[in-house]
Amino acid sequence: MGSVGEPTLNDSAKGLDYEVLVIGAGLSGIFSLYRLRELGFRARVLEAGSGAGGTWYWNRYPGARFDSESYSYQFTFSQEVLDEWDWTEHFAGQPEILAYINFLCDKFDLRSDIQFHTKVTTAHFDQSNNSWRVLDDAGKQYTCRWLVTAIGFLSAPTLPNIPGVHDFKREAHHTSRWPQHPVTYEGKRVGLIGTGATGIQCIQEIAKTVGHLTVFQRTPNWAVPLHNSPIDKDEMSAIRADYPALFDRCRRSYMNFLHMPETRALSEVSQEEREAFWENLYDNGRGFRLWLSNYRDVAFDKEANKICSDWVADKIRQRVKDPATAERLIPRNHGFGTKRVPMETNYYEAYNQSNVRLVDVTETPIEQITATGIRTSKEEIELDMLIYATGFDAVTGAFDAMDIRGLDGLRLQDRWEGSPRTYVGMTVDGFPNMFMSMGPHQSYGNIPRSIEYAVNWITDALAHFREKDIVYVEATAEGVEMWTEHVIDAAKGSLANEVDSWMTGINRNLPGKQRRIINRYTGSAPGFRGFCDGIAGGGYSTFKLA
Ligand code: NA7
Repeated sequence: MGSVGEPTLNDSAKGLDYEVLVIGAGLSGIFSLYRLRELGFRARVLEAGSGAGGTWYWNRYPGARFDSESYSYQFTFSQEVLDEWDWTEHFAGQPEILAYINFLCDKFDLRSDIQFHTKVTTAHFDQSNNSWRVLDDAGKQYTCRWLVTAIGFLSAPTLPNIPGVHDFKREAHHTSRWPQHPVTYEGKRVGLIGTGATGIQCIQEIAKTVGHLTVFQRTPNWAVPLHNSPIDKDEMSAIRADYPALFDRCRRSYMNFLHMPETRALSEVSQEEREAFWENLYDNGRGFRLWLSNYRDVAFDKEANKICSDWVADKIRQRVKDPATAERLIPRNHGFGTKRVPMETNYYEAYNQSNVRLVDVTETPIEQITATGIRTSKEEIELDMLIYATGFDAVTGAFDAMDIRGLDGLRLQDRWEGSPRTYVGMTVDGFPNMFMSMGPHQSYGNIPRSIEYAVNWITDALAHFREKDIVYVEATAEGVEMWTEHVIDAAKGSLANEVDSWMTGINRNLPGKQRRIINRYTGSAPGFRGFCDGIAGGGYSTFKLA
């Protein structure tokens, strides 16, 4: 590896600080760095936090853990790491996940090319020499030929748009900006706003030790059992022996997950059969199985979806002792699986505790957050701690947080006004030499699997451009039009695209995010990879190259 100013052989960016700058040291960023080094690029990662890990660095809230099987949610690029790293739980908790990421950083000495405490504020394309000029929040400038954004699609947290949100004078945390020091709940009156996947993980954990917990719920979700358990040495050996088959299954599945869909439709089976099927998945099926291995029409057919939703609703009724609370916990405005299904362990039972209370803010809206608590239309609730599990400005939020400008000063935010437009989710016309890992319109699903593909595709492309002395690469307007239309078409018919969630671009706390859009690719992951492989196989001729 050459250091700054010492171009390596084949350096495609003489006179520039780096060949490649990567923004973000989450999973996308660290794997990008690994690959870029392997390919001999002069690369650097700029990261706002004090450590690597991205999502798993920031989301230290109580109960944070994988909802996908640990072994399906790890990188596969290094056989050595696969051999050396043991998982201790089927669904690892955040500390173990962060330890895994740090293990990778240590093993491959990644930190030496990651610059921490460096928040990128600006990235402008310089047409005079086909490069990017990047500025950090301390005003330092970096230049590079290629810019890779690895900034995550759930990384820009949002606070609720409730009057007084900044007035609370006691301890308050957003789940995604959790402090590194230990936080305790014993003897404390804790309030928590938000019951998405994060809020649910948090509630069930805090309920174990809290003095009193008040959950402020606007929309309930269809949470189902995670079925986590420890992995002992023997089981780990058996899982490891199965890695090739396991990764192959992920590769073949629709969203890169371990779980294959049930091939039959609900209408093809009797009531007894489907109930026994669901009962088995609910009682024994690990992780997303009830969601992803369900009858194939549940995600598309309203009637099939309603039958399944009613069945899950009865499960909630059976588990929550107070009937009025149970009814409040049953979603009415969306069917099972039409939003990301949160995974739970004794979540519903938490509401059977005398020190946990559910406040439905659609019945008694929050009027004000005060210096000492929350005032609803009915009462004043005093709190020692307030937790915001209120989600993210998803997918485009992290891009909007930077001033990214392409050709002729065009702002990315303006290019994406109304809805993102991309070519295969990794490039945008008007923004030459910029590549996005986990940008909008990409196939997300099982994220590390998707990251591995996207980063390999991007870094292979950069190696090709370097070999061919290509210094300018831009998506065409036609390519962007075609891919964006394809993304919209692929979403048709799925019930998930008819509900409000971060997956359809809705964030009720942000005035500009009130209209449903298609912000992710919902076609099949194998299809996505096949299409992108075709672009590479064709020598990237669908791009403008110079
Ligand atoms: P989500 O899924 O966006 O959930 C945010 C939650 O916060 C949701 O229940 C919201 O209710 C609630 N919320 C947001 N603003 C308010 C206000 N103003 N008042 C009351 N309640 C509010 O974010 P998560 O962090 O849970 O999960 C994000 C993803 O991370 C998840 O899908 C996983 O893939 C990992 P709403 O539904 O808007 O009524």
